[in-house]
Amino acid sequence: MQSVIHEIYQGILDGQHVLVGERVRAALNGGQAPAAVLEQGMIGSMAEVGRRYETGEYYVPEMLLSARAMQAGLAVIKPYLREADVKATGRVAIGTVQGDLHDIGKSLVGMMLEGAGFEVLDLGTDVSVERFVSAADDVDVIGLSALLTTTMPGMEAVIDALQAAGKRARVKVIVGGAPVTASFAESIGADGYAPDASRAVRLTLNLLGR
Ligand code: B1M
Repeated sequence: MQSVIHEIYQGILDGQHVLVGERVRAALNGGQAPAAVLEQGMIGSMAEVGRRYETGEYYVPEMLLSARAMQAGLAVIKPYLREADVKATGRVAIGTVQGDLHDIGKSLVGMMLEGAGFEVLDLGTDVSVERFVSAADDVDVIGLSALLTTTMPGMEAVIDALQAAGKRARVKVIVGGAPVTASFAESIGADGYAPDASRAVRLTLNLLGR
């Protein structure tokens, strides 16, 4: 791993948000590929945070500090997250489902969609079923994110509520998040599943025929 990418990785593990913002800026100014900074330095580090939480080395406060450092890095890298040669048009509403406070993956998907030219309405975290249903009037795609196995059923609740409100046919629904799988997406009647942010962009483009 390049030393600046290693510093970013370690900075997120240590919850050093100021340092992470500075090192991400230095890496990008120094010509590092944004994809390498994001995937190896940042997403790789959050995966290690999760592993340390599972093994009892980290507790919730450490996870929070790492998340803040990750967000500082994301704020710097956001303008670089552009898919070359893609000029999409369309509107996407994205949010983390009810009961779920995990923000980072959903925000990254939103940033990459914006980078691909979509207009993104970020509904935030812990989004109620009703809020998603009302957003469906204004967008082409609804994106649902869940990081907890306990909140995944909230995705099906949104799809059922869209159906009940007579809005299911006018929007595509895509789902993602660490515990979500393609077979789960199919079982709840979603239009598609993406395992990561760049594949979420490709999926959205495909679903809208762009
Ligand atoms: Co939480 N947490 N957390 N957490 N957290 C996980 C998810 C966990 C796997 C950790 C672990 O045990 N290893 C575990 C869930 C276990 C499970 O359900 N099976 C867990 C737990 C248990 C909890 C709490 C219950 C802990 C507690 O309080 N006892 C609690 C729940 C709070 C709640 O939501 N109600 C909790 C709290 C938190 C913090 C608040 C401390 C913090 C979040 C801060 C924030 O987001 N602002 C946090 C964090 C940071 C994590 C881990 C460590 C990292 C998540 C992350 O940001 N990853 C996580 C461990 C892990 O995932 N390995 C963990 C980086 C991000 C870029 O990846 O979000 O997966 P991810 O997004 C990816 C893809 O999944 C995909 O694209 C993204 C980019 O590639 N994707 C989509 C995501 N959404 C998509 C939507 C799409 C398409 C693709 O279409 C719409």
